[in-house]
Amino acid sequence: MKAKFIVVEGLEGAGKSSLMPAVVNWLEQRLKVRVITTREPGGTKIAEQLRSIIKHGIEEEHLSPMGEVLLLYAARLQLIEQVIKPALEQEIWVVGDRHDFSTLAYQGAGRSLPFDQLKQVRDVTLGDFRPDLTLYLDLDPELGMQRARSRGELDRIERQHIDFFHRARARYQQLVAEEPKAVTIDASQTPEQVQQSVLSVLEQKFC
Ligand code: T5A
Repeated sequence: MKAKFIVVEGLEGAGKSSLMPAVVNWLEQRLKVRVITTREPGGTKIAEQLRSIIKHGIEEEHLSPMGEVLLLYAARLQLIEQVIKPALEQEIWVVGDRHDFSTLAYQGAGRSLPFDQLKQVRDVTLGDFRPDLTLYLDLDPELGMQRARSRGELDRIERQHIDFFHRARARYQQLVAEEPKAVTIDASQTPEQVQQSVLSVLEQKFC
C-alpha cells in the first residue's frame, strides 16, 4: 500500500493532539510503516514563524481576515512542499494535526469569508493535493472551549466569540458530509472511546 496522508481535524479542545500518538502507534504496530506527524499552521521554519503571527499577531497591527487566509496557505504550502510530499514519496505515512478543512471552517465560516474566494485561493495554492483520510472530531464548542481553557491561556483565535466556533462546527459538518474520504468521530466520548472509534476506522480503511 502507498503511504497515506491522514488528517485529524476539529475545534479547540476536540482532542486532536491527545489522539495523535495512538494513531501513530497503530500505524507503526499494525501496518509496520514509518510515520511522521505535522501540525498546522507550522512544521517548517517559515511555517512556524507564520504560526506565531497567526496565533499571537504582531503587537497591535490588525491582521485582515483575507491576510490571515493567505498566511495560512503560505504556511500550508511550505509544509506540503518541504515535508509532506517528500515523506510520502519515501513511503513515510503522515499524520497531520489540522489541514485545509480548518481554514474552510475557521476563516470561511468563523470569519464569514466568501466560500468561493477561499476555494479559489485553495485551488491556486494546493492544486489537487488532498488528504487520503480526514478524521473529524466533532464536539460542542462550549465543551471544547472548557477543555481548551483548562490547559492554559487562550490565543488570538481561541478568544473569538463562541458563535465563531458554532459557525465553524456547522461548516466542518457540511465539509465532512460532502467528502467521501472524511469520517466523523464523536469527540464528547471519553478519550479511550474516541481512540477506539478512530482505530476501528483505521482498521476498516487500511486492513
Ligand atoms: N487555525 C488553524 C485556523 O484558524 N485556521 C487554520 O487553517 C488552521 C490550520 C492552532 C490555531 O489556529 C487556528 C485554530 C487554532 O486556534 P493550536 O494550538 O494548534 O492552534 O490549537 P488546536 O489545534 O485547537 O489545539 P487544542 O489543544 O486546543 O485542541 P486539541 O488538540 O483538539 O485538544 P487536546 O488534545 O490538546 O485536548 C485539550 C484538552 O482536553 C483534554 C486534554 O487532556 C486537554 O487537556 N481532552 C479531553 N478531555 C475529556 N475527554 C476527551 N475525550 C478529551 N480529549 C482531550
